[in-house]
Amino acid sequence: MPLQIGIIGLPNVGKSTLFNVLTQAQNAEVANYPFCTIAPNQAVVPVPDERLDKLAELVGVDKSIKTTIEFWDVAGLVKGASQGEGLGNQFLSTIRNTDALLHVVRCFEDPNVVHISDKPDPREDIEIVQVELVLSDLEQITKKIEKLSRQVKGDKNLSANLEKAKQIQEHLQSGDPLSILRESSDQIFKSLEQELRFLTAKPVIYTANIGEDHLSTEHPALAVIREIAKKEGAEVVQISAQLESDMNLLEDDEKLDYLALSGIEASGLDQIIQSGYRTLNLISFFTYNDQEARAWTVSKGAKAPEAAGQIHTDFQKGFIKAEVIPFAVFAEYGSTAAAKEAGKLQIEGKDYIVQDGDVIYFRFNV
Ligand SMILES: Nc1nc2c(ncn2[C@@H]2O[C@H](COP(=O)(O)OP(=O)(O)O)[C@@H](O)[C@H]2O)c(=O)[nH]1
Ligand SMILES: [Mg+2]
Repeated sequence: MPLQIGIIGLPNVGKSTLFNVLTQAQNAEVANYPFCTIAPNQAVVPVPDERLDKLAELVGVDKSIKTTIEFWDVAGLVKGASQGEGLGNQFLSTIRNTDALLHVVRCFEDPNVVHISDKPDPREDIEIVQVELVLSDLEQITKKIEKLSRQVKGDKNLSANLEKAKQIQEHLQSGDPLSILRESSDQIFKSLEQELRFLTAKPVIYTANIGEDHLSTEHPALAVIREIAKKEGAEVVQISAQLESDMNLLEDDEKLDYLALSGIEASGLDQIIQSGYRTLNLISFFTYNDQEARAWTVSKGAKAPEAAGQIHTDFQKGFIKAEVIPFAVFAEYGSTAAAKEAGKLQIEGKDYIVQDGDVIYFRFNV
């Protein structure tokens, strides 16, 4: 399953502008993903990785298939969304199934673009969105408590679950997101989380949408957003959705000049992708054959058979061993044969923990 990220935030903060930038990144490579059906509010974005390009070059294949992240755009969140006003409820259920949330916060000022209150105020804006997420989780847990209260009469084993559910309810009633509880979470919390997919337990990447004119100087709103993010253990990236969108009209080399002129180093999209990988503790490994080189994503700490399972469930079931060359070694020797000759090919078994950048050939039997 590719990594899924839901884009949230108030109306008119730049979510759809950002989403369109993501969609353009998708369309640039769409030929590589002929079998995926893409929903209108979904963007499947290839993850750029210079190592993959280098690997393709070294093994002499034209095609390199990047790993992807899926982004979901949803209608703006307004006060009362959790109560099912407007599209609110439907949208909350879309993002309930994602792995992380990208919370876009408006930092640009533009008298032509209406803001829901008089003017953008990052702290207040973040809070409005958070309240809706908390209320939505509260509704979920309250329903669960009703159900557990009935079930516990027939099954006393469920009393611990009921107890935990009530604790969660109490926590949410105080207005705090569940992410604060994450570190002290136990097995029961995890199973409730897995079942109910709490919105406020998801990792958040705060995305400050900065006006074009503020890119090279620190925007005052950033300090506020960083402070909030720090409390929640969340990351902050800054983008200019409008600028990235305009930039997409340019050729590649012009883009770099444009970035340099604007005083920013990496495009917002790249920062979001990197931040997503860090937030969710993900790493990449590579495979190749005579047609293509390909990047895959696994969680940090994943063992070789699980990585094999990303490619095909048969690879996992029939896993025998993994032949591994770390990317840096591969780049140094230039080929599997040369690395092997030099004694640098690692033969690894089912307990091997995959490392970021491993070039892997799986041996399996079915
Ligand atoms: N000046 C400026 N306008 C922006 C920026 N990002 C988005 N907008 C404008 O704000 C309006 C709302 O953007 P949109 O992406 O539809 O917001 P959404 O409601 O969050 O999806 C549009 O007119 C955009 O052109 C930005 O970085 N700077
Ligand atoms: Mg929108």
